Amino acid sequence: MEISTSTVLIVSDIHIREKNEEKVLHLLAALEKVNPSVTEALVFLGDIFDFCFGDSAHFQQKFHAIGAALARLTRGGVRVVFLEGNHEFFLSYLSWEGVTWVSAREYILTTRAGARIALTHGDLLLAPWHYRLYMGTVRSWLSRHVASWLPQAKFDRFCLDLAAHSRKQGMYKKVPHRRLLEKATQWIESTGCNVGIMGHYHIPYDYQHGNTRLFCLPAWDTPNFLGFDGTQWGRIFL
Ligand SMILES: [Mn+2]
Repeated sequence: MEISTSTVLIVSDIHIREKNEEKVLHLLAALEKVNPSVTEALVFLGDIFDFCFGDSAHFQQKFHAIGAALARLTRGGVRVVFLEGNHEFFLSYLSWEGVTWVSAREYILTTRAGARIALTHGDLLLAPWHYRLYMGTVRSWLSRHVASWLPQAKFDRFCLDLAAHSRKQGMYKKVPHRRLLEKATQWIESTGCNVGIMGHYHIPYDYQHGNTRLFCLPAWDTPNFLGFDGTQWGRIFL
């Protein structure tokens, strides 16, 4: 599987912290290889940024190069879909040309050939009620206005530190695999799709259960995409 021959490309959990870090260069190089006459859809599955608050000139400028690279693709007819992860807020305010922003918990992608693919970031599959309440509050209209009053560079630094801290606490390390795979399978079945794809847990699952197949994307310790060529799925390592 290669970038240039994939009809669907999916990428997740890059966790970009700085605008010119190596992972950004890898991403921009990968976007260069996408051929709009071959690739129908490119999906960002969330937590592409380690922190981003879209309704702010600071973040709009910081990540401008990625939006500009995507404009070449959307102008060429590629459907670019961006699902928000739990590190990302109000991304539609980035106003990247032609991008479909999804803040709902799931999105069903239908290819021209009729394949239906269920997509979710994944953090809500195992979420307790207080996590849902917290995320709902953070995303509320009020916090958008409060956040836009803060000095943005300091706000950015604070939230990046918070993200690094929660990683150190091992929030991705204690995953109850069996329960997660069960929940994910139920989720795929509830969508009526045969294939479901998620990120968030940073674990490269490829799990078949009955008629459903679940993929999970690893984080970008090794830069990677998941590709579909119309027949088969495969991992692409850059
Ligand atoms: Mn996540």
